Amino acid sequence: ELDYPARLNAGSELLDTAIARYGPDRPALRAPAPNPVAWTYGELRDRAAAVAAALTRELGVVPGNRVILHGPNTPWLAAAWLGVLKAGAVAVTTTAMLRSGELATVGGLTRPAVALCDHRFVAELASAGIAGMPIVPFGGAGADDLAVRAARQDPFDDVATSADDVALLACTSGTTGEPKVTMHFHRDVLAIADTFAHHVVALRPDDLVTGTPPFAFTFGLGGLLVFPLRAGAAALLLERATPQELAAHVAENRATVLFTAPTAYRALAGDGRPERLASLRRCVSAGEPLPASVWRDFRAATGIRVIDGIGSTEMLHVFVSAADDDIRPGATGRAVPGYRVDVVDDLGRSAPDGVPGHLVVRGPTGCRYLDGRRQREYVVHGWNRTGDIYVRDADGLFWFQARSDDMIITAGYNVAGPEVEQALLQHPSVADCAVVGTPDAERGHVVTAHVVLRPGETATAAELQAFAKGVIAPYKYPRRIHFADALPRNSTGKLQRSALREAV
Ligand code: 3SK
Repeated sequence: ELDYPARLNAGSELLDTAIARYGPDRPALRAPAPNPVAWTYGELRDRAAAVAAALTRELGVVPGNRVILHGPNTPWLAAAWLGVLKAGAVAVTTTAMLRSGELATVGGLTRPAVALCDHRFVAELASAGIAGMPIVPFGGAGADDLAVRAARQDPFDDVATSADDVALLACTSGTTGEPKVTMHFHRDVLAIADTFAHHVVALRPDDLVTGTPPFAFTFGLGGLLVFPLRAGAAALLLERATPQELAAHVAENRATVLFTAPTAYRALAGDGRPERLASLRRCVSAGEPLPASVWRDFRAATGIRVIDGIGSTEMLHVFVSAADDDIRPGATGRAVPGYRVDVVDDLGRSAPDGVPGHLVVRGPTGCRYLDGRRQREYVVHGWNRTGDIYVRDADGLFWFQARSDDMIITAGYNVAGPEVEQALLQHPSVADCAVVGTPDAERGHVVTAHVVLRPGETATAAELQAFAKGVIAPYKYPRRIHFADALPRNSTGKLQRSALREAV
C-alpha cells in the first residue's frame, strides 16, 4: 500500500530524500563526451530549483501551466524536467526526433505557456509555430540560455503541490500514429518507482543506470531519471546510441543497469563481444514483447536474464513483469506488486486460465486522458483496457498473444501475428519481421509476413514458409511474404503494423 502525504512535489521529493540519506555530494547524473557532464545530487537540486525560479520570475509561469521540454536525454533536460515540477507546472516532454508538424500537433493538444529546448533543436521547434510560446534554449552558450537565467536566481521555495496535482502530460502515438495525451500526478511519479523499480528491478543506491529510451517515452523517463533518483543511484544519460555504442558506454562507465528495447537486446546478443556488458547486473526490456529467442540468445551470450515488462503511457510505467527465478522466457511476467491485472472476455468477465482475452489493469497509477471520450473507451469500471490479448497460466504468469488489432482471423482460425513473427525470427537468415493480416477474397484475411534478412543472407519465401510450418501449427504459416530493407517503426521503436496493413 503506497501512502503519500497530501502535499507532495515529486521534483522536490526525488532529490531531497536522496540528499537527506546520502548527502549532496553523491553522484547523480553523467553524460559522456563530446559534452561530458558529472553532476552531484546537490548540483542537480540547485540547477532544478534555479530553473523553477527562472520559469516563475522571468517567464511568468504559474502552477498548472504546461511547459514543453524538447531535446535528447541530457543532464540539462533532466534539470529542466525537475525544475518544471518544482515550479508546480506541468512537464510535456517531446523527443528530439519529432519534426515541426508533429510538434505543432503536440502544441495544439497541450497549449504550453513556455518551451525549454535543447539549443540544437530550437529551429525545428520554432518552425512548429506554436502560438504564444516563448522558447528558452538550454545546453548552449548564448546570453539567453537557461543556465544564464538560472545563475542569476535567488533561492526558490518549491511549490507545495498536492499529491494529485498534474505533474506531467505524456503523449502517445501508440502504433496508429494518432496522438493521445495522458495526465499523471505527482504521486504517480513516485508510485512507478515504489512499485516496479523497487519490487522487480530492485535498484540499489550503488547502481549506475543507462539506456536508450528518451524521457519523452515514459519507459525512459522512469528508467533513466525517476528510478535512479528515487534509489539514490546515478544515471549515465546518452543522447542516442546504436547497440554497439551502447555496449561501449556500458563498458567504459561500468554501468550496472540497462534499460533498452528488444531490438537492442537482439543486436547485443549477436555482436560477439559480450565482455563489454560484464558490469551489468540488471537488464530491462519494454516497449514491445521480448521474443523468447532473443531472451535465450542474450542469456547465452551474457549470462543475464533480461527483465521483460509491459507498461503503457496511460499507466505511466510497467505493471506486469518478472525478475530472476520468476522469469519464464516468452512470458511477460506477473502483476507488479501494487497492481491488479486480469484477462477478460469481450463482456468484461474474467477469462479462465489458458483462455486468451483482453488484458486489463488497475493500480496506483492509471489512465487519465485529456480527451474524455477516449477515457470512457479505455477505462471501464476502473479497469484500464490495454488493447492487448493475453493468456494467464495456472501460475499467474501472463503471456502476450497479440495487440487486439493484431489478431488475424483467417479462414475461421485466430492467428496472433506476433506468434508467427517469433517463429520466423528463429530462422538464421531473418533479422526482423512483422506479420499482419491482409484482405483475401477466399480466406477473409491471409497471414502476411514482412521480412528483413540479415546482411549477406538469402532465403526464399518458400524456405521461410516451410521453416514456419516446422515451428508453429501449419495453418498459421505466412501465405504471403514480402521482403523489405527495414520495417516501419514509430519514434520509440515500436513496430507500426498498421502502416504495413495499409501498405498492402
Ligand atoms: O510500451 C511499453 O511497454 C511501456 C513500458 C513502460 C513505460 C511506458 C510504456 C509505453
